[in-house]
Formats: sequence, structure tokens, C-alpha cells
Amino acid sequence: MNKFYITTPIYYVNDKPHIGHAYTTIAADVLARFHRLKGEEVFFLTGTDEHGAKVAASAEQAGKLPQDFCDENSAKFQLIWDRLNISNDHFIRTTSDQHKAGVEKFLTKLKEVGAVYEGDYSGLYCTGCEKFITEKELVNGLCPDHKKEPEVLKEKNYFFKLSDYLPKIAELINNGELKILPENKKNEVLGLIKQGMDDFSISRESVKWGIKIPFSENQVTYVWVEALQNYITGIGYGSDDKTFNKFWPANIHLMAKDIIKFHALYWPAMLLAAGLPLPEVVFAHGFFTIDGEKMSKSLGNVIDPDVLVDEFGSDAVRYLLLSQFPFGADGDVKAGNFVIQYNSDLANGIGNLTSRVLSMVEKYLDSIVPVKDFEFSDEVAGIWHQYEDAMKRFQIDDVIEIIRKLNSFADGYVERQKPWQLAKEDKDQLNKVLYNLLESVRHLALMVYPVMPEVSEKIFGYLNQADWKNKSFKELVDWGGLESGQKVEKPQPLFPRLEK
Ligand code: ME8
Repeated sequence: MNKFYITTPIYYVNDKPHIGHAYTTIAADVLARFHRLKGEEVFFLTGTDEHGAKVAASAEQAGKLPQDFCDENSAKFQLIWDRLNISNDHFIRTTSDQHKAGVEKFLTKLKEVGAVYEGDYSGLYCTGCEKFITEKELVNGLCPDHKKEPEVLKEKNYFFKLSDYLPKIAELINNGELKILPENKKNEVLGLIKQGMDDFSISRESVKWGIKIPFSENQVTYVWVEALQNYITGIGYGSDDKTFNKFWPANIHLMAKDIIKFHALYWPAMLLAAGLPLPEVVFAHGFFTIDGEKMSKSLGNVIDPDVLVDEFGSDAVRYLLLSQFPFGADGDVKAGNFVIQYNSDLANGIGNLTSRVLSMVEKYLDSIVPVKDFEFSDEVAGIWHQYEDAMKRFQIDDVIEIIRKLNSFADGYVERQKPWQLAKEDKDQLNKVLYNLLESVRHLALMVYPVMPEVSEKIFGYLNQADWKNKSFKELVDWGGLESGQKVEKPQPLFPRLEK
């Protein structure tokens, strides 16, 4: 059985979950669900990043002990992922013993192979980014992202010999063994290697909230170095060899472009040093703005996914977020249009088609599936081909477009065939038309499943296919899954229309 291991970034607990975090996590969930449908053994990992100066400072500001602060905020992420039907197999917390054991093992290995050396760091650090920053990167003396002056640091640190591994990484990126996607991100990463990069510090002397370096009493692990290791500790490195060996290397690390350097350069270099295989794909999707503005607390335009789920329901939020712009490109989220899009794509789209078809089958055929007909079989097989290809390319917006295509194809067929007239004039043709429509609805339920799992299950329920998950993907995708003579149900509205 093929395995598929997919990860999201682990999110900082100093922030509440917002739709940026939700965007990546929902996208990962879509891919995880699709691969499970295909019969693969999937491990989907997400979690929270809980150590470091930034989190410690936020805890202090909130008047809480760091661990209590992390427990509370990590729980908020777990709660919203539940509401959004995120099907992660594990939720890794970097304050867990599981993580700590793996980090100690990994750092000891880096030291043993001579990839780490002691030195003095003197330079700048932006706590907002949790990143060492160069003069070159500043804009008017300020960190461009946090608009704050960085700290001047002078510390004894352990460094990682990044320069030793960069030529090998360039080679692996160029020969496709390490895929950096989309293509423009690959070029960006190769550009960084070409420019030359300094070795990086893997420890902090002045920070207390972290995992102690196993070979030093007074240093904690630099938060990024420790965070990246969640991808191996979360599947058992240092605690459960069997699971680790089964799932590593990751098939895809998913994130936004803001943290590509850590994932496409630092992380592969650390893995090479430790003698571990590299992830297959590092995919950096774009960054989005909200109604044209950067999402930020100070602008007050940060959207809370909880509020969206209250208004639209979990499935619709998943759909609305992922359909805003191409996956991989930067884009703008126009939350003001969500109601319009909900009504047009979901209430009038999938919702309307499903209820229209099932109501006609009830009215004209007493809710009994007619004799099988294969008119749509080839067309739908072609649509599946495009769908699988889009999933393989991680183009989730294309997947959504393909779902819409099947939806409009079926809508157009209803309009052309006019079953309400056929009911009076041509019963044989009516049977044919309704079989093709019913099967289309079944295929739509299947295609929709990774994006909108609740609605998909409901449609399968209306079609009396509650056991659909026991079937293989091939069986499900074949035309003719609905047996003639079986009963179907009358549906409740799947997406009740919303008023603005
Ligand atoms: O960077 N558009 O955590 P973080 C799209 N802890 N995606 C967005 C977004 C936006 N406007 N805003 C946030 C960290 N994201 C580290 C990661 S991993 C080993 C450690 C998403 O809480 C996107 O996935 O700042 C981005 O990469 C991530 O949130 C950053 O989350």
C-alpha cells in the first residue's frame, strides 16, 4: 500500500488561529482526504510551535506561565481544526515529551557528525520573525514585516555548517529529487543558494523557554531549528521507530511562501547532515491580503475562522477559502463577497442540483433508481482524469473548478432534456436522463468529499450509499455505482440560501 505523509507548518501559539492558518490546514486536509480515498495510508500532521522568545514574551504579557499560556492557545487551534473537520492523524506540540526526545536525538546526531560548531554570534535578531536578520534586510532600520527595530545580539551560540550542504541541495533541486513548488519558488531558492548563505545559529543563550541543547547546559535550541524537527518527531523520531520508518520522508511539506527558506534550505541541510532522506516536495502557496490590505492586528482585519464557521458552516468555509485564487499564487480574499459566492456556487450549484435531481426521482419514479444508462460515462471519466491530475499538481483551485464543471454539465443536461416534459411524453428517455443525473450526483459527492466532507456524506446518505467508504476508489469512480431498483431519499436543503 502506498503511503502519503503530509504536513502543515506548526503555528505559533502567541497568535489566535486566523484564516491564514486555516487556509494551509484546509488545503492539507483536502490532499490528505483525497489520498485516503485513493486507498493510501495517510499520515497528516499539524500542530503548534510553542517555544522561543516571542511566545515567552506573549505569555508574560498575558500574565501567565509559559506552559499554561501554550496549553490554552494550542487548544484553540485544536478546537477550530475540529470545527473545520480537519482530519489530522496527530497534533504535535513542541512542548511535548515526544518532541523533546526527538530533538535531543537529532541534535546529538548533528554534533556527532561534526555539522555543529561553537562560535560567537553578533548581529541582529527580530523576535517577531524569530529570525536572525541582516542590515540588508531592514527598511529604514526596521524589520519590514514587524516594523520594529531588531535586537542587537551578542551571544555564544552553536552554529550549523549550512555552507557544507548547499551544493548538494542545489544538485537535488536541479535534478528534481527535491521538488520546490511552484516553479517560481524553486528559482527563488536556487537564487538564494547562488547568493551564498551564512551558517546559522542553532541555539540561543539569552532565551530560557525552549529545549536545552543536549551538549550544553546554558543554551536552548533556536526555535526554528526545533520547530522544523516536528516533521520527524511528530511521526515518532526518537519515540516510535516503526511509525517513523513507515512514513518518513514526507511526501509534501505545505506552507506559505513566508517560510520557504527554512523549509527548502535549512531543513534539507539538517536532514542531509543527519543522514536522513529529504522530503519529496516543499510546496509554498501564496500569501493573501484581505480586501487588498495585509492581514494584521493593527488594521483590525484579521478574520477569525470561528466566526466564519458560525455564519457559513464548516464545508462552505473550506470551499470559500480555497476557491478565492489559484493555489500557489498570491491573492486577495474578498470576504464581503462570501455570501454572493455561497449562494451562487453552493446554494444554487451543488445544493440545487442535488435537490432538483432527487426531487424529480421522487416525483416521477417514486424514488427508485431506474435502469442503468451510460450516456455520461465517458464524459465523467474524462472529468475524473482532470480531477486526479489537478490533485497530483496540488492545484486545489483547479479541483474546485472541475467540480463546478461537472455541476454545470449536469445542470445544462437538465435544461436541455427537460425531464418534466419527458415525464409526459417519453418515459424511456426520462429513465435514461434521471439515471445519468443520479450517477452524476453520486460522482459529484465523491469529488466534493476532500473539499466538503460533511455535504459529501449527506449526499451519499440521500443516495443510500452510506457504506461507500468500504469500496475501492476504482469502484467508486466507475460509472454505474447506483444499482437500479434501489431507493434514494428526498434531501433536505444542503446549503440554505443566505440573505446578505
Ligand atoms: O511561521 N496567507 O508560524 P506562523 C496565507 N511557527 N497563509 C498564511 C497567511 C496569509 N496571509 N498568514 C499565515 C510560523 N499563513 C512557524 C512555522 S514550521 C516548522 C514553523 C499561514 O504561525 C501559512 O501557512 O507564523 C504560513 O506559512 C503560516 O501560516 C505561518 O504561521
